[in-house]
Amino acid sequence: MKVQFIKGITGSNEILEDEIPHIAFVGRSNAGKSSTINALLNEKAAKVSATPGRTQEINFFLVDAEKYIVDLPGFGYAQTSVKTANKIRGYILWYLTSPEVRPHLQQLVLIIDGSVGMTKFDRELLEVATEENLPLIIVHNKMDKLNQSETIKAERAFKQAFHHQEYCMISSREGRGIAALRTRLGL
Ligand SMILES: Nc1nc2c(ncn2[C@@H]2O[C@H](COP(=O)(O)OP(=O)(O)OP(=O)(O)O)[C@@H](O)[C@H]2O)c(=O)[nH]1
Ligand SMILES: [Mg+2]
Repeated sequence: MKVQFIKGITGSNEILEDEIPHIAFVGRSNAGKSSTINALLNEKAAKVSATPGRTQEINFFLVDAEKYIVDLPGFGYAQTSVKTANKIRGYILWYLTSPEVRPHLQQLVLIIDGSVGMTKFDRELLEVATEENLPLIIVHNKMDKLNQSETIKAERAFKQAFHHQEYCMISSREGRGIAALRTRLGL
């Protein structure tokens, strides 16, 4: 796979005129968006993360000249100011609701920390995705942190709360579930 960083955006941009489908990754800071993207793309973490100063933007990576992987900024990083947090929240909501983006959004991937479960912000994102009718899959990452009975319990609770929602369970650290997710996303 050939992966190339194209640019980071914070709003309307000419890249949205490209006829290239987006696979977008959203989720709380530290949930493992970048780690999951790297695992899916077989790239070293440094490649996707080595964009200092752009981590608060919506980053576009071109994969094999045919798909954009979109790494949305993480929400809820403890060290950010309220002002920055609101700005980031605004970027995420803009991306999820913009009519400029919608025709290109092939798949939205909500990464959650599987050892924590759905947080308030995750639920808010889920609501927006439902309202906007976005094609959503919820990925429970860090499943290596849960033992078998905890995994069963977490899965049961999730299914009960969000019965028709598509989801999968992975560990981007150990590689579990990555091949299946890669296939699911057509990568
Ligand atoms: N145990 C475990 N840790 C993981 C896993 N995936 C990521 N991590 C760790 O979680 C931390 C955050 O991972 P990132 O991939 O940087 O998270 P992110 O969602 O991109 O965070 P932001 O860029 O701040 O939004 C790192 O210390 C990773 O090593 C996993 O599957 N298991
Ligand atoms: Mg990241």
